[in-house]
Amino acid sequence: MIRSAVTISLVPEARSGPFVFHGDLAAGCAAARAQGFDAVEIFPGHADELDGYQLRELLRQHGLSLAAIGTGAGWVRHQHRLTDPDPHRRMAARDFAAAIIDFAGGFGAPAIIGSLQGRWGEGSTREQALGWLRQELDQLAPRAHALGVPLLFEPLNRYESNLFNTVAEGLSFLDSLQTRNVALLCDLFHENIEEADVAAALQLAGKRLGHVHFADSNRRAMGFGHLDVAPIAAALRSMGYQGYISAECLPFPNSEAAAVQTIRSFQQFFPRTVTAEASIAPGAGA
Ligand SMILES: [Mn+2]
Repeated sequence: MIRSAVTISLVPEARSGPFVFHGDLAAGCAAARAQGFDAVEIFPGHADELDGYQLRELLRQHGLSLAAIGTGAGWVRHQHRLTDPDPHRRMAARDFAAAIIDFAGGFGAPAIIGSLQGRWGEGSTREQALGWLRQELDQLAPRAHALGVPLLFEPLNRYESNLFNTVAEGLSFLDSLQTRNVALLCDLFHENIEEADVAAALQLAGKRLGHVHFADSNRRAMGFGHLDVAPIAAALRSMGYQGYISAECLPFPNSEAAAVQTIRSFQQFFPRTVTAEASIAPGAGA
């Protein structure tokens, strides 16, 4: 079953970032529940800022799951990147991600490596940067595997990373790893910029697609831009995708309206079940 999720950022520095809810985990969980989401995706400043007991209680109370936890604050707040030319700084980036992998894994959820991947050209060649990223992911992914979850890797658009930008490039990079425990995160906002055909890119990812970030062409809630969602949704359904469709989009015009628009799009494009009435033909006896 394809499940819906919505993002909650706990990072003040990311207040203008593409997250539906900001600043308050309890309020975000309550709002997620009220709008009918299945799960939440959390963007914390650091694993130490997360209270496992509190989160478990909130999820239980609202009947939610944890879809994933992002590591982007490692970059936004601390300028950590897994491709830093300085080995000590790479280790700090790895430790930051490892703590989030451990925390998320305790909830059966994966961590996301997005902006923590960094870029090449600031004291490194592309080959060096990719080599370092390979080393780091080959250390982090087995850690996730021990917790029974994949590690999610997200290709970014050209304005955010110069390592690679497309699903095809992401897949060939994953092929170059020793670990097989890294799944691809496809963010429809990035793919709308980089891919010739978003639906075809998702199909190319196939069984290696682990998570989807749901945002329109302008990074607002799906339906507030001009992305053609129907072929994308058809591709995800036809390939048997069973993961989360998670709203990582701007809180435009406000958090609640973005959440309402997202769940409306989700229900339109990923209808869950036909109702009992609709599934019974008129006149059919029970
Ligand atoms: Mn994303």
